[in-house]
Amino acid sequence: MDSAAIRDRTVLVTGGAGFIGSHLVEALTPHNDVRVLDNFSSGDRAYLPEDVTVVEGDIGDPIALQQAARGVDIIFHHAAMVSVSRSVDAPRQSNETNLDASLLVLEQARQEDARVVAASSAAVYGHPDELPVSESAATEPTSPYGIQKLALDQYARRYAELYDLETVALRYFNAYGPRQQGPYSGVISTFLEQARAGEPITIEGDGQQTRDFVHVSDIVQANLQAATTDAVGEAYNIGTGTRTSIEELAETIKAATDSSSPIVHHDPRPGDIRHSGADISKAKRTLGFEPRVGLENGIQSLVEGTRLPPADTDATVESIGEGSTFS
Ligand code: UD2
Repeated sequence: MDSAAIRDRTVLVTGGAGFIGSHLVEALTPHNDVRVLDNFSSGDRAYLPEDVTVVEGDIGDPIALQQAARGVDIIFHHAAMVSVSRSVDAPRQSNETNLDASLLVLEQARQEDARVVAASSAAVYGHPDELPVSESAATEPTSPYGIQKLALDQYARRYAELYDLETVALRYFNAYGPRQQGPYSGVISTFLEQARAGEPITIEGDGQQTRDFVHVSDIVQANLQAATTDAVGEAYNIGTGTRTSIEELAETIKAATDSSSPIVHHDPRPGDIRHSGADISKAKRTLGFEPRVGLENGIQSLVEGTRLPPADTDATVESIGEGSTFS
């Protein structure tokens, strides 16, 4: 599956100026009429190609949403308040953005008879009761953010059943890549910043906790596949199937940046998930999803600032993988 398979469509990307959304917009733009709805609270206009139609507004503003969604074939719903800790501090406010507004998106999609690809999260599993965690595992989210993503994920699937709306929920594991920045951006961008500045690399806890880090270009790939699959009304794990410890990550980033930063240990994060790793067999089998960027290569490309080949080039499958470089 490549982005060329989605052609001549009118699509809306909510949160299209953000980290994941803007990479998706870039992949879609050459062959489609792309609209972005974003309030630029964390996204950046500079990430958007020129020929994109931008509606500046909140995802929870029905007028802005209506305007942005008029006549679209597909809505990629990425707008969210992504900070787990902010959701703990302000559960109602994050619920408004992550759930109330998501319901508006689903309702708007019904009006337009548009497919919805919704950004769900590994947060739906809470502390997973099996590893790797499959889509049928227990869902016991540990934060308001996780509860909101689980509700969105379930609403999306039930809308397929109840209203015959084409929906797909993608449960992202730990996403990383270019443009991920800011206080809620995740451990890879934090460690990279620390290593580059020669400051201590701060591991929270013993560093033996593990995560499944998935490159944003692979997340884009999954979105493009979700846009055309016949297997709607389903949720899919999107990760790599490989777990990496935070200690190993710190060492990898230190080596990749040739940094002299010391690696130090701080207190563990309260409520931290010990291990998280995706069983991606359903996405592989049903969507044809195949993660193409290994962690070392992904980090290397971030350090070098090299661009990954666009998703619609057949050569990407051959040229990306462990041991290859991007140039
Ligand atoms: C990820 C998602 C979050 C939610 C959650 C579900 C990101 C950025 N966040 O949170 O949205 O889906 O998964 O479980 O992908 N760490 C350090 N030092 C640092 C920063 C982090 O040791 O300076 C540790 C942290 O304690 C944790 C791990 O690195 O054990 C990953 O932290 P994170 O904030 O990148 O992501 P996570 O898994 O908490």
